[in-house]
Amino acid sequence: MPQVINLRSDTVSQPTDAMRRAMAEAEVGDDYYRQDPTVIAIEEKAAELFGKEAAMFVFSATMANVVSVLSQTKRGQSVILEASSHIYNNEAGFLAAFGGLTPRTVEGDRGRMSPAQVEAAVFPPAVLHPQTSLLCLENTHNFAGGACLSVEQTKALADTASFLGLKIHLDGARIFNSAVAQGVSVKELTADVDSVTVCLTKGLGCPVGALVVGREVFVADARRWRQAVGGGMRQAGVIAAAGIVALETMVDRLAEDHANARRLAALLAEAGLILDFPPDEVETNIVFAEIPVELMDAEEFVTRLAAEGVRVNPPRDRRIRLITHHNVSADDIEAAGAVVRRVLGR
Ligand code: TLP
Repeated sequence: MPQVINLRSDTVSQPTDAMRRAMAEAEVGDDYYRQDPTVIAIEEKAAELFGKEAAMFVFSATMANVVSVLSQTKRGQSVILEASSHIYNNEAGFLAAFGGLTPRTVEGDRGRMSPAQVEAAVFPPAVLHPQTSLLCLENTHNFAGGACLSVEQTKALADTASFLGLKIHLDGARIFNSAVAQGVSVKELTADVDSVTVCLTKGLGCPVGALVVGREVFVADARRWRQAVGGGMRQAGVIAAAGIVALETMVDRLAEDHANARRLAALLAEAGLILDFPPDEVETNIVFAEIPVELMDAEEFVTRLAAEGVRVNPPRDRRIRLITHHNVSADDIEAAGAVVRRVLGR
């Protein structure tokens, strides 16, 4: 079996040796009593990095989104989301299941909603409608191919949200990819939103963990919701320790993943795949490409790639998603490109 090049997701990234060491050596206590110094350290570090009052360590980005949305809405209200957003499509319907919320979706341009679209998605104030209370954003936007929201775009949406009386939750599972790609700080990118989900297990390589950041009162509410969904933790410093290493050592290197994704896009285009965007418009670490029907059946293509050691998720509508991360090197990208050409006989 050849060496595996795993492009299924950046979630497949492995913890680094430094993380494993930090996990083994972490000083811990019972977080229920707020006595785990490592958990407290990552929460203080995150609050400081994002320029917010407080932060809370949680198991996953999904849990971060769940507690953030539930803390800022009431049953019966409505939430505005982008149509292909992760919260709307990939979080097992928690908006309805846990929140009693009516989602209202808006089709963005590469995942970016305009302020006018948001305004149009707010239900009128009549008693027969749900009351719209929250706007959810996603930066980077996964299913829009890792597209970034800029500081200015976020500010424009925040101005509209504030005018309309809406809070904003940002699913920033890949916010560090966005910051590195745009050369801005996460503090600037999240200055205008009320709450942020930050994932540690994607490009940052941790085995488990995410953070929510926002105001003190918001984090206090989110802490209660975390308990309600069974997310309370004990000696969680064991996993938070990896998160501290990630925040300190894994952020700047994301630029390599972005360069690798662009190169991968170019190699796929050369091999005859149809990209969602040209390689120079690949903004971060995610590439979507379609396998033209005349080249090969998409399922067969993915199976044959796997047989040659290149893993991607099953296609949807002939499209595949490829994601780079720290366990995929520039050489791996060239090797993956060669496998794609060979499989397609080109
Ligand atoms: N995304 C995963 C899958 O669920 C699709 C992936 O492989 O990309 N927000 C965004 C924008 C995400 O992409 C994801 C995970 C999450 C939240 C949830 O993270 P987890 O699954 O770690 O809770």
